[in-house]
Amino acid sequence: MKDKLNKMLEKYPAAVFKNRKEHIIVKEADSEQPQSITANTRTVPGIITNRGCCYAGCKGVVLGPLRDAVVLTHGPIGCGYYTWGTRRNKGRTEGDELNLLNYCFSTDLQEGDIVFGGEKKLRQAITEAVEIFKPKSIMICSTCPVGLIGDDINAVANWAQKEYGIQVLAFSCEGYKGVSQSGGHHIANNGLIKHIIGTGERAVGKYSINLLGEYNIGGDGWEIERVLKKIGYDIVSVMTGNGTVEELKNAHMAQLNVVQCHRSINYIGEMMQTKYGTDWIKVNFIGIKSTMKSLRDMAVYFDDPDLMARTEEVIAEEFSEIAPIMEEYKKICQGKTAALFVGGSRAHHYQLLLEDLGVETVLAGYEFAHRDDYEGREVLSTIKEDADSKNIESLDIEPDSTHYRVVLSQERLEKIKDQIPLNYYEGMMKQMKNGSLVVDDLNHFETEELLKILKPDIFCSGIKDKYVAHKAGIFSKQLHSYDYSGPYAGFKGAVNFARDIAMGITTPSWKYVIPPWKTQPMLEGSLIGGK
Ligand code: CFM
Ligand code: HCA
Repeated sequence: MKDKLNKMLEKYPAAVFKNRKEHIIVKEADSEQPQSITANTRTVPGIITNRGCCYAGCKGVVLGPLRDAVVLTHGPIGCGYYTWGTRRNKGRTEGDELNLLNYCFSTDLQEGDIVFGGEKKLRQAITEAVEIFKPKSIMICSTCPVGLIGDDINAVANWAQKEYGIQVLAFSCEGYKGVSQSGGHHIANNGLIKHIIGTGERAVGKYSINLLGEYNIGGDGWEIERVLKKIGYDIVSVMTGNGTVEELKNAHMAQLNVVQCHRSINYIGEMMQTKYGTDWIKVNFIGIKSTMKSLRDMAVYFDDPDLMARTEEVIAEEFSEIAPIMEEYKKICQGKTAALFVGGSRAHHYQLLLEDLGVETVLAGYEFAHRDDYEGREVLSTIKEDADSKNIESLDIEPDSTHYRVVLSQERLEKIKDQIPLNYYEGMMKQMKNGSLVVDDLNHFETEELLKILKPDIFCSGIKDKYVAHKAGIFSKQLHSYDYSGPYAGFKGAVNFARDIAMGITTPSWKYVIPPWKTQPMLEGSLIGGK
């Protein structure tokens, strides 16, 4: 494997070779791993990366799923259109609640606005939104040209707040500021913790939690909520899948933060711990065994025999329903291999679900992860300063004088901290097999080359690289949007995933696809050829 990898890397110019070599490693036994991975750095200019921009992370990922806010894109129409909620965010309202997810709000800036300034158009758009929808909150998200021409979106937000008496927040998330994760999510989340969380007072039930880092892709959040509610949890808020600003206001009242995607939200978990005394626990509701483990870990935190008994009851009930169907799909999938390249958590989470089906992951990589997502939070203190975090406001958080409280005693925390992932994430790599590949910021050239080297049966990624695999005759599955399928989370979701994977690999289409390298002579040394 190492030889093949080096041959691939040698096709790069010297400077790129050095850079990319640091982002690709072969997994070895934990104690013998010779190199730590380089992550959270800027992509080499000119490389066709798969990463999304800061605006995509702020508007598309974090604020987009909020049903009751007008999330207004200040910029040309393309950015608003691409992040339009209906593409993948799912939301359901109760009663006469406002559901704005089906709309695409944008100032639709034109050339004249770029030359003469867009603030007037922004004020006009807010006025129209208020008149038509009467929302309680509006969130302005700026795109690249807005930052370049210097529109003062904060001033417009202040004006609108006074003029209409509603909450109007401004997010300076211009795409060029960085990638989805290290820029966009953080800017959005900082805004939510500064202005929204902590402003409500709903009385919470016995086992109250927030589900953090769950974006309801393909309806995953609904499936997770179904199981948690069946056990008896009170879900105070989901951040942010099918979420609302109204719910988020009460998030500080929950006893425990349950973290699905560590990358996008671990800092909110940390800030809420400092501010409100709320612990967080890392879970993974993708995969059957991992869902069972996560439910049991949560029950350990609450340390209540009734909750533990109910957890076991629900696990037994749900599992017995799906086990025979999963066995059938496993017969089809067993022994296959997969390569996964997704944002900052799914490349880890889906390995567990694939394992339930007998599929081995031979390559896994992230677009936006930091070293701790690969190697575990124990490396946090060794991460270099020059990581790509330049544009993120660092908030000074202090205990909240009215809402801070101690949920579990120090004694209890000490007792359970080695049993459950409390305020801890072990990262992706520890669970990977020795010899498998770990690639940060995989690009199109490497995708083609590694598919040739590894020949996986399944390639899971996003829309930008999906067809690279298809054209090579390899079944590909989008893990950002599930190709309009799902949910894939929890017990019932696992069956949907198993069905889709079994269908994908057994379809006869793949044998009719002839990849270019089978018919065309290879261009020795070129980035598009290779042996
Ligand atoms: Fe977290 Fe996400 Fe992901 Fe992510 Fe993303 Fe996403 Fe993703 Mo696309 S927050 S890291 S930056 S789980 S948008 S909902 S699917 S790349 S793996
Ligand atoms: C982003 C958004 C994205 C893109 C998906 C894809 C998403 O990059 O910030 O490339 O298919 O999940 O919508 O990750």
